[in-house]
Amino acid sequence: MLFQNLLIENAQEPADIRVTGGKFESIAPHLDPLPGEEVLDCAGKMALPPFVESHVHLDTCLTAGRPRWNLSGTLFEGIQCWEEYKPFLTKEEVRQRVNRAIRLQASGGIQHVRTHIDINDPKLTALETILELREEVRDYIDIQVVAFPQYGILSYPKGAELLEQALKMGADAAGAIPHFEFTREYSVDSLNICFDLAQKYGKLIDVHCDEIDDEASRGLETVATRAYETGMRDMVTASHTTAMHSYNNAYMIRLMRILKMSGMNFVSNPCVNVHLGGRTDTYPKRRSMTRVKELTAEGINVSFGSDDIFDPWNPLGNGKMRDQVFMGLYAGHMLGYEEIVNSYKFVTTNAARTLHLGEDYGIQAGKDANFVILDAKDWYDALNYDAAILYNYRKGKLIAKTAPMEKTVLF
Ligand code: 17E
Ligand code: FE2
Repeated sequence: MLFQNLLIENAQEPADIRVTGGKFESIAPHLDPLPGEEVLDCAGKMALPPFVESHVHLDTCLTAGRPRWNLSGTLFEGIQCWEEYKPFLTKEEVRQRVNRAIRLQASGGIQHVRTHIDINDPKLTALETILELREEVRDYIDIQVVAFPQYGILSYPKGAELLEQALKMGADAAGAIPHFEFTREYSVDSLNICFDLAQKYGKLIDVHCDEIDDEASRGLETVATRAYETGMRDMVTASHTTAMHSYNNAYMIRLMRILKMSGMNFVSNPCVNVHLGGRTDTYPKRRSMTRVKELTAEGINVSFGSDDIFDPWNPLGNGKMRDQVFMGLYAGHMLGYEEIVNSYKFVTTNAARTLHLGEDYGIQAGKDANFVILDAKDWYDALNYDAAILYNYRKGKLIAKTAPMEKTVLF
């Protein structure tokens, strides 16, 4: 199939793309249609590699309001609401919700997802279900599973055993939650356990790290140091790191050195971090987003995730990556022209690095023909006008499409 007149990422000049056998066969300023070849004239629309959701909790998705709403809007009440939902978890119920969420994501142009799954459940119901679904939907979407100990590795009965069991069952990454452990000692010890298990089973690491407005919450320095000392480096990700918003600058300078040396990745969740953060403040209220601008300026890999889709931590949420970029740029003081134009990278290439998607990601001849076509000529307009994701192609096959919104003004 031949796609004509596409603006690929930030390209100024349109290109044609030929897809054969599920791969990008050739990409050039002009390709002549072959006899009988299907042709789509894309009329100067933008093509991007598929969106990558680098942080979402699929086990909790689409449960907002059940059994009750999180009215304080805090992380801790969210955890309590989730605790009250847990008795209702069944494999069938999880399957239905997650299947709906995955389809929402596909309609938004997402093809790769890293999901955290709460493993502080002796039955591991959600984990088992989502590991099955991961295989069932492989042709449409890649799901990477982080074994996430919501109540801690050392502050929950048999937390370390459950983490190990989850990794043995097939989770792709080990998680931890240092700021929620009972003590600072537990927080350090839990990270050591997380690193030991990840190395034992050859897994990635993604830590819910310092998701609290407490400037004394300093799990990150331990995560970064272990990433550096073990050589795990970019196999390690710190998510949220919202306490960094509150660190004093003198400490931040010392910390930044080991963050750079570590080679690790960061994921910020702009909508949810701004929503849950600052809740113990009067005025001024902190916005509680990690230092995306400063980390990026230091050459550290940062991506954006949505964290939640309509659940105890976010009463809204449609799965769309564009919304995370929109909020991230506003909350992070990143609305310079170049920052806007390049901001799709927070939810494409940067996120692909975090997930270790490797060489197969991107619009280049020889790679899998995975790409999306947006109803805009560039990312600036796509972001600003919330452009429809017209087509989502996976290995050359159309897996989701959206009709462009038509507006008519009658004056
Ligand atoms: N659990 C947690 O500890 N933090 C979050 N942001 C979510 C669940 C969504
Ligand atoms: Fe999270």
